[in-house]
Amino acid sequence: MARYLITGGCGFIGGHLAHALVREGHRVTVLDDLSSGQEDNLPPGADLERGCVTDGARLSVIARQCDGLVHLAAIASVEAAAANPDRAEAVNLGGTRNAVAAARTHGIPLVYASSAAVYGDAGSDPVAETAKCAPLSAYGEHKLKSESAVLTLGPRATIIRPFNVYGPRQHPASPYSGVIARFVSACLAGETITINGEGHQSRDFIYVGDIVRLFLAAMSRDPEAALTVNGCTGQAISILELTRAIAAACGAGLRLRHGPARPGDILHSRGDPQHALDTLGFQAEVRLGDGLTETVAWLRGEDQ
Ligand code: UD2
Repeated sequence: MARYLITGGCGFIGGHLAHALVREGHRVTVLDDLSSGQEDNLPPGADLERGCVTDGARLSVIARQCDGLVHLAAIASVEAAAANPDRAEAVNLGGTRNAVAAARTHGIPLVYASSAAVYGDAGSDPVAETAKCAPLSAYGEHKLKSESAVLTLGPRATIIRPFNVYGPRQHPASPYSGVIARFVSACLAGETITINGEGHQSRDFIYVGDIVRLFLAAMSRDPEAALTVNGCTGQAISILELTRAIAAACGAGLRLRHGPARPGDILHSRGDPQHALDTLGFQAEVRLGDGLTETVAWLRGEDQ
């Protein structure tokens, strides 16, 4: 049994990870300011320290009792970061520097949740970790600079670049919520959804249960060298096709309109999953249709 610190552990991915670690018999401490996460995402037995990762001294004190650190806390949306750039830089870059300092001080491994946003339009499809990064957004730039900070830890550093994560407990209410949560919720409520632009842009959607398995694999690896891996399925679907899959999963029609394209929106985003398979033996398993069924059930309140 180990004790792990998860920053952002009350968030969508962090909460699922905390549940998985507790199920495996580990102890979990969460640092979260509840700015976007919810305390009820935590499993019974997890300890919550309410605070922000911008408080480096506090983070370090908490990390002192831990065997590993998973740094997920962020303003985790391209659009939310653009709307509040100073705060986003303080949290997304400053918070990561604090997590790196804490990991270094206490000699513990760090798994960092970066983002596929670091690639921007990298020019390759699918995009591998060796691609030249050219972020299109401040969010992606902060994540890329954060990766450089994490890599200074050497072998104890693992960087995961999640693509578009979806699944139960991803809340649809915020304008910055992930597209699947928003569209499923609208479909169930009979509301009209807005596709940004033509809808030909495509994404590699990975189910939250799969991304959690990737984090667990990263946390238990032997630290021989720093590692950077995509968190992806290797399959992409256009936003227009996604609306059809969602309508099928909901068993209802989806009313849609087209709005203006979103500034800074990546056109095609599909990850190459090979490196995660070679280094961590990780492969995504949940097919989009099955993941959507789970998501619909949760948003219907069938699976609280
Ligand atoms: C996702 C992640 C982000 C980062 C990035 C990596 C979310 C919420 N954000 O950003 O954290 O990891 O991937 O590349 O998962 N769309 C619509 N209508 C809507 C909402 C979205 O058409 O009402 C489109 C949007 O313009 C985009 C796609 O759906 O083309 C996905 O949007 P998103 O906000 O779910 O995620 P993304 O790819 O911007």
